[in-house]
Amino acid sequence: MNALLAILFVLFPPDDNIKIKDAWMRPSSEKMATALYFVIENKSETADTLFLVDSDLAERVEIHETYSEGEMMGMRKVDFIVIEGQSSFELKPGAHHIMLMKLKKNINDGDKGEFMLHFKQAGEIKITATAKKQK
Ligand SMILES: [Cu+2]
Repeated sequence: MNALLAILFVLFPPDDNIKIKDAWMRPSSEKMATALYFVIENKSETADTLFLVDSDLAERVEIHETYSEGEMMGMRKVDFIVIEGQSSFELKPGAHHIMLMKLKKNINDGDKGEFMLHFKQAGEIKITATAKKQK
């Protein structure tokens, strides 16, 4: 391996331990909110942590969980999601999701949006989600 390749290898280690599947989001309107869902597969022996999601679609992007207190259902921000080694974690309606707030434009059925997911181990993973009313 020559020096340049060695440097590139250090900067961008090939890492396919984390796989993202079935990324989708609900259609919504400018200035409103919506949610992004996907499945995280961790093929590594060790746990990984999703701690940040970036998007140009919304002014604010947060990781949310859904909780219930008695009869009440609500959702709140969490700082991260841990995906145990050799397991998968599904973000889905009624559970964890990525909250997109103050959308910068309308998201119509069939539209695609790009997101950058930040993992502690796997680094940055870019995904494309398709808007649809129902999974
Ligand atoms: Cu939410």
